[in-house]
Amino acid sequence: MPELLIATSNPGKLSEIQAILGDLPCQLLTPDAIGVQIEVDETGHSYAENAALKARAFCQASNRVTLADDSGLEVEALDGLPGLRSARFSPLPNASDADRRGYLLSLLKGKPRPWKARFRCTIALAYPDGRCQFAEGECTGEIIPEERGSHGFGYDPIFLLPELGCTMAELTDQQKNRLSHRAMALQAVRPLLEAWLGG
Ligand code: ITT
Repeated sequence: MPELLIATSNPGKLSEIQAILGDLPCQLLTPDAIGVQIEVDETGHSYAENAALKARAFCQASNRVTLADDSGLEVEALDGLPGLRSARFSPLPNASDADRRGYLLSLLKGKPRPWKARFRCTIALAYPDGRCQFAEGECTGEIIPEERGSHGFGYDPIFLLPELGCTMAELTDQQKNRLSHRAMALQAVRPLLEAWLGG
């Protein structure tokens, strides 16, 4: 069976990617499972650049077709922050997801609501022959000052989907995996993977 390496160290992302792509006729591998341990500096200036840096580095290290995700939350009232810095957005060393949510809310305090925001995701697929393909997705909503829900990860408990009246963390995994920024990007990646598998 063909093997596809999922190059992420974020367990929340990993389980979403596995759930969304799990039906494809290939084996989804993790870096841990094949003993690949590398640190990639996310020095790019866009989600696509960072996704490509991660996908290419793990592809080279493993010699396997590799999928990487770079994503982030952009808040209008903060001129697009935390954006590319979403995973590291806190003045605290070793901050948790909860610390990052608290820091974001502290910056928004006093600013007029609604605090419009969007999640963005770029998926990069790197092949051992050097090719790299991309797909993007986004999901719009607003940040709310109180946490709601216990599913998902990261900023999900403070990201409201106004049409549904619930936060991303109040959705079931199945619901989030139908409408999230990552779901959209992975839907767009699916035909690229099918072409690789069929070719
Ligand atoms: P890898 O680079 O190992 O994949 P990471 O968490 O460092 O993991 P990113 O650099 O792409 O990944 O940072 C994305 C951050 O954006 C993530 O850590 C969350 O804080 C936030 N984020 C992305 N997608 C999210 C989602 O679906 N729900 C909540 N927060 C999300």
